[in-house]
Amino acid sequence: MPPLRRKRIVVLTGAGISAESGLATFRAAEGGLWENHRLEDVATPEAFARDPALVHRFYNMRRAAALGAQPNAAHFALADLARAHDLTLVTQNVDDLHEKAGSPEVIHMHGALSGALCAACNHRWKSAAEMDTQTACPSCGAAAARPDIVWFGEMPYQMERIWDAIEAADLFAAIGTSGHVYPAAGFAQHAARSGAHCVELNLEPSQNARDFHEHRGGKASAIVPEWVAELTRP
Ligand code: BV8
Repeated sequence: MPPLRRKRIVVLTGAGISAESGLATFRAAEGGLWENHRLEDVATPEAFARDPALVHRFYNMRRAAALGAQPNAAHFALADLARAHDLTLVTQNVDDLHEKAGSPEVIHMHGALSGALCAACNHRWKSAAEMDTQTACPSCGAAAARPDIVWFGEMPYQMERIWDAIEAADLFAAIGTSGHVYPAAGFAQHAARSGAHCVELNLEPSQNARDFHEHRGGKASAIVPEWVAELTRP
C-alpha cells in the first residue's frame, strides 16, 4: 500500500464548528444580538472605552459558556488530521475547543477568552474566569485589564504566518464560517490564487462561497469527520 503523501493543509474555522458544542454563533444567536447590542457594537475598542463594564460582562458570559463546553466530532477529526498531514489550523473562534480536542497547535487569529491584556502596558497573562473594571494588571498594577481578543478595527494576530501557510498550501478548507469578517473572509481567494484546492464545509453556502472549488453542506460534526477520513485513508 503506497504511504499517504503528506499534504500542506490550511484549515480556517469559525463559530459554526462550535455550534454543536452549544456555543452560539455570531449571526444566528438571536439575530447576532446580545443584551440588545449588535455584536459588532460590543466587540470594539470604542465599546470598551465607552462602557468597559458592559464589555467585561459580555466576555465573562462567553468565558463561562466556553468553560463548560465540550469539543464535538469535528474538533476531534481536525486533531486526527494534524497527525496525518502538515496542518496549519487557524481559528476565528476565541473558545478552546480545538485545544480540548487535542489539536497540537492552534492559531487564534482573533485572540482567546483565556487571555488577558493590559490596555496600559500591553502585558499579557492567563485570564481569570471573570474580569471587571477593577481587575489590575499583574505587571504594572493599572486597573486596565481587557480580554486579549481582537476587536473590529484591530489587527488580527499572526497574519504573516497565516499568509505564508496559505501561499504554500496544497489544500485550504473553511469550516463553519459565514465569510462576513475580513481578513479571514479573503483567505480562500488568496489560497486559490496561490494554487490550492479550496473547499468549504458549512451548514449553508457562505458569503464568499464563490471563492471555493468545492462545497460540502451539512453539520460540521457529520461532514468534517467524513472529509478527514477521506484525507487520512491510506
Ligand atoms: C481589521 C472577536 C484592519 C470578538 C471578531 C467596513 C467597515 C468597518 C470595518 C470593515 C469594513 N469592511 C471590512 C472591515 C474590517 C472588519 C470586518 O471585516 N467587518 C465586517 C463586519 C464587515 N474586520 C476587522 O475589523 C478586523 N481587523 O480589519 O483590521 C487593521 C489594519 C491595520 C491596523 C489595524 C487594523 C478584525 C476582525 C476581528 C473581529 N473580531 N471576533 C469575539 O469573538 O467576541 S470577529 C467575529 O466574527 C468572530 O470572531 C467570528 O469568528 C467572526 C466571523 O463570524 P463566523 O465565525 O463566521 O460566525 P458566523 O456566526 O458569522 O457564521 C457561522 C457560520 O457557521 C454560518 O455560515 C452558519 O451557516 C455556519 N454554521 C452554523 N452551525 C453550523 C454551521 N456550519 C457547520 N455546522 C454547524 N453545526
